[in-house]
Amino acid sequence: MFLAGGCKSDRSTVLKVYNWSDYIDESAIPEFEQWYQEQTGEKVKVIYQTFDINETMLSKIERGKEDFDVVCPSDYIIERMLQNDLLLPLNRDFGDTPNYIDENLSPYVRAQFDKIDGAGKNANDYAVGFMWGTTGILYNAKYVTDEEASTWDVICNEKFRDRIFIKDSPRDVYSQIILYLHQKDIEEGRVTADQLMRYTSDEDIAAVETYMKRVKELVAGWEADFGKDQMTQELGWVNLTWSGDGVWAIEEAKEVGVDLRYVCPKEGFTVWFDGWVIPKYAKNIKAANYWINFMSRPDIVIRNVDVTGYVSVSGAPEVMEAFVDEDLDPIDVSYFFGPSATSVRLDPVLYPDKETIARSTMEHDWGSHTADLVSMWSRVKGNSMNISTILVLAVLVIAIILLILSRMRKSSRRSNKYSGKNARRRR
Ligand code: SPD
Repeated sequence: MFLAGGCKSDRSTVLKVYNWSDYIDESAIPEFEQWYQEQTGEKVKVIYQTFDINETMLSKIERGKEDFDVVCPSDYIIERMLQNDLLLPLNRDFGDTPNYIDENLSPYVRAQFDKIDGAGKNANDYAVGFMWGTTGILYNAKYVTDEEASTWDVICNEKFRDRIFIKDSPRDVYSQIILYLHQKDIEEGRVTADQLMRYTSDEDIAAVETYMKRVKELVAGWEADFGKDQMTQELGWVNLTWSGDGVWAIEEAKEVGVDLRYVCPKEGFTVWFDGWVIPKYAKNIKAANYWINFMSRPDIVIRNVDVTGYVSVSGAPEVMEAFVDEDLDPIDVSYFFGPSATSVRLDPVLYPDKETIARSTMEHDWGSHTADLVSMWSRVKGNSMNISTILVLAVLVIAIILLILSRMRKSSRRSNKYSGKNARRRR
């Protein structure tokens, strides 16, 4: 590739990072550039791009073969990328630079990555966790009771018509609804939550589709990232969302006296992990590995968590300490921070306690059935417009009409003026 001016581009001085939007403290980017130079003596410039949904990112790499150096997919997408041979193994040899990754990674996250089915490859050799969390219900306690919010069926409750926002993430929604629809089967031991994550038959998809078509009648919006603002402004009362968005919204809402809460429903829910990987079309593998290491450095971890509301995979003691809040009740997070962490004053939305995490399960790739899910999702969403879209369009149409009217008025005033002048001239 040649740059304008005829110079050949040098990819060893560029690092292309492709990450979720609102997922890091962006002031860490120039700091990485400086740190990289200090550690290696080499210069690098980061080109930072963002996406809202896993599938957008995956398609750019899978179909577009784009040369991102480091990207941040979720667990089930890491599984797919491993199975389709789209990832390069990571290099944890940083010479004299500390290896922050292995020093700090929570044993829980390592064990979860072991469960990723990478077609003979261990995900821990190809991916390093970044943030993790749960999928649950964010709700406004003024309008929705704790009891109502404790079941996934809250998204199908007529009382909340036009006040419901749903994450526009078909896999995440499907997983929660299949757990909800099979709650009796789980209770009576006919199926496990893990088996349900691989339920991809036409019959299962049809059952979720029927349910979601009822939900759709009540939904105000399918959101990739704007649900948290809708909730903070009390435009939404119920949001099927990710815990990090929940934390962010709860904090913002507190400032304006709005009582938002987050719960992982009783029927079970998914726990997810987003991790850094190096796609096989990467061009700057060295800097990509250093980026992953830098993102695991405890001070950077703490800043990223503070800015985004999402929780790091780091089990470092200083990270735990940074989020201890003496006003909170102690919870058991030993599964994450180790055996001594049975009673720590942490926010259970950030770190679910041991009992809650026992109800969780992790998603898996659907392989060729993914297309069936995507078609089902577009049938559910259809072309119908929700209230917010209708409002925006209405405002737009009124603005256009006003503009046309004012132009018409101006031009008629102008032509009156000219005809007046001409009349005077004629006289
Ligand atoms: N704004 C960043 C959101 C990232 C959340 N990732 C969750 C993935 C669940 N499959």
